[in-house]
Amino acid sequence: MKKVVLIFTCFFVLIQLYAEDGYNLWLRYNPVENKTLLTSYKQQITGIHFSGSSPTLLAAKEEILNGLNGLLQRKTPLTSLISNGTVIIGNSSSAQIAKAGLQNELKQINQEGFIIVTKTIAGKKCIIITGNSEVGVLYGSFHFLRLLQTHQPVNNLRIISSPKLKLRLLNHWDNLNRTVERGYAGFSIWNWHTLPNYIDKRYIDYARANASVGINGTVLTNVNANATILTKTWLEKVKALADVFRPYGIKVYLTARFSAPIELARMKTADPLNDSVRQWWVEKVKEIYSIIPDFGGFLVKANSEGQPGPQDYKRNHADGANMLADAVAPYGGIVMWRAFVYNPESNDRFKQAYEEFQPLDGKFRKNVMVQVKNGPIDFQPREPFSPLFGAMPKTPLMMEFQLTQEYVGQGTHLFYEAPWFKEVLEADTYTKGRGSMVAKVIDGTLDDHELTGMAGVSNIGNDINWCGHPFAQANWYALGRLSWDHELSSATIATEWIRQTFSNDKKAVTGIQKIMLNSHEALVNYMTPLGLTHIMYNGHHYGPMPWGNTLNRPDWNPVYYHRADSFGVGFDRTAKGTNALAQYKPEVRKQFEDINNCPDDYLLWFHHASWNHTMKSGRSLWNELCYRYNTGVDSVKSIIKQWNSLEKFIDKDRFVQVKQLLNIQLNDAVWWRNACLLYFQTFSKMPIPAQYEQPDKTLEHYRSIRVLFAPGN
Ligand code: GCV
Repeated sequence: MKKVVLIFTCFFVLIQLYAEDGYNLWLRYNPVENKTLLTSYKQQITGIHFSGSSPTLLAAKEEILNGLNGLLQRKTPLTSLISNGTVIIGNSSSAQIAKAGLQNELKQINQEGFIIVTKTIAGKKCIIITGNSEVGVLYGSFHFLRLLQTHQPVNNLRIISSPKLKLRLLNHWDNLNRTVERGYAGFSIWNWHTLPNYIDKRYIDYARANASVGINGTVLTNVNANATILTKTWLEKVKALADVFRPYGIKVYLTARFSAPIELARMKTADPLNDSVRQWWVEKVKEIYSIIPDFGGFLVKANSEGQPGPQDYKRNHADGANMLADAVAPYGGIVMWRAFVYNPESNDRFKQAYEEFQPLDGKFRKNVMVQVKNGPIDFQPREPFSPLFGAMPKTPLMMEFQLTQEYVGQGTHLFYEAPWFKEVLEADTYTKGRGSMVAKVIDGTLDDHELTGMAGVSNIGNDINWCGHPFAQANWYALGRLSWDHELSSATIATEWIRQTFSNDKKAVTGIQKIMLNSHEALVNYMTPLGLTHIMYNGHHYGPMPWGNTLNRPDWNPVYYHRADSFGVGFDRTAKGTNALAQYKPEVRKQFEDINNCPDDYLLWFHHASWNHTMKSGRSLWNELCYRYNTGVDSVKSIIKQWNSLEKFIDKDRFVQVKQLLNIQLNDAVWWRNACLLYFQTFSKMPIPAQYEQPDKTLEHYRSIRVLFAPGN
């Protein structure tokens, strides 16, 4: 009997050991299995010559040694000598690097950039990893490991790389009670209860993962802010995290609740022009910096969705932002002031951020960035770029993308976001003529700004695999890589991620990449094709509810967005409608304002088009809608087929996990298609063409579906 128990226990332990839980993200450092490649790597990497012992350099050293141990299946020795295959790592001021004659290369990178070059030193062929700063060396080390993990040649390296953006941030919408607003991966990873004394290993792995893709800041708390975080007890907890992150080049930021002086100091007002209020913030900021000397600054959501703000005192956003900016300026801090504002009185939510913020261009302090969501509404599956990009040349604008999948399948749909992000980054604002891409607005090259940045609303929780859906990790990865270099293509980023996360096998890489690259269009088609917007369930935003019309605020109801009637569907934003198009430059306006030229993908964003309107395909709008919804469902079926064909390349755990989630995605896609087509059919009065699968349930059935529990809302 004892023997049986022992065998069973061993078996169980082995399974545990080999269970693939996704925790290691893209930092797996699995052995290089290809023998030829492994031999050549071993010849080209014979030892590590490491200079420096600061916490950042030690983090780089540990990562390199661990990484190489795993990849090359042997301990790579540290050496003080230079021989063939020595990898010399150190910052530009270290003795070995200073001798290497890299002055020209070093001039080409900025403070956070890195260089990885092959050099012959005293007749010995070496690889040098360096930068102008310690964090540059850390980034270079991670990049070197990326090359090996993705099986790239390392025999003749010349990589000179600098981040294009200064601030590369995650925005956590994490509450102090550990719930996460719009979080679909468990509870918050910040265990406030055990901080500051207990340092979960996760915090270190979080920092490693971020540093590996160049993310250099994290806003720890929800923009729907709680002032408690600014009290001493909580600041000590924040300090503990800041101490863990510092070696990895990551600064912490907090959200500032505008009414904090009232809530924490019982003041009568939070008016930004009131001297006592201003002084309260000066003192509070002084306290913060005395605890966290490299505190990054504040992110603020004000006068939006019930949050307090300067307008409560008849002041404007600049008044509010500047008050905080003045308080943090002496310490080099910054304020990221969000432009996500809308109120129920306006005739078009699309126009509001522009209306409130554009007139304030030039009125913000130098250390204020206005943080703008990619589109004018709210992280919809497809949105035109926010008209604020290009419209505030005197103000640095920071991009806000959403990694967490609020409107886009939450924790269950496979949705690779890089193509979603790139669509906006590559859009041309025409503010300074052709070629004035959104990317150039945010990287500062268009209007000559030094303060630049991109933020991603985090999709990280305490789930064992961090992000819930195994493929959601790719979105965290993509945010980092794009904020480093927005010119990287979605395909390149996907390839890197797949090779590090799943497999280097060519068939696996091609197959998974295809799935990822198709996932955006698939989701748009089965949720909101042709420019439909915000027709999700009220509140939790999961599943279709185009009939939604019961909330007090019209701009929270789906019917506000699609405006379907017996004539047609869509929101007229031309001069005949709300004229939101006037917020764009004429060249952009021109692309959208003529119903016959407007790209199909954006048609219903800008036009109330007749059900009989002839689309580019020659189909009527109604038939095109049927076609798109069905294409969306078919795409999910193809994705499932493709995934199933990859079984032999993927570990069982993740294969099964994704397979099950894809089945939910297919059910959801069918739900979306049937519910939306049946609903819109009540207006179009046209049949769903016979060649398509017909809904097997009634509209009443779909209307009666209640998603009772959706996490994170
Ligand atoms: C943090 C949307 C979301 C809210 C979110 C808000 C924002 O409205 O539904 O949960 O609040 O955006 O970005 O501030």
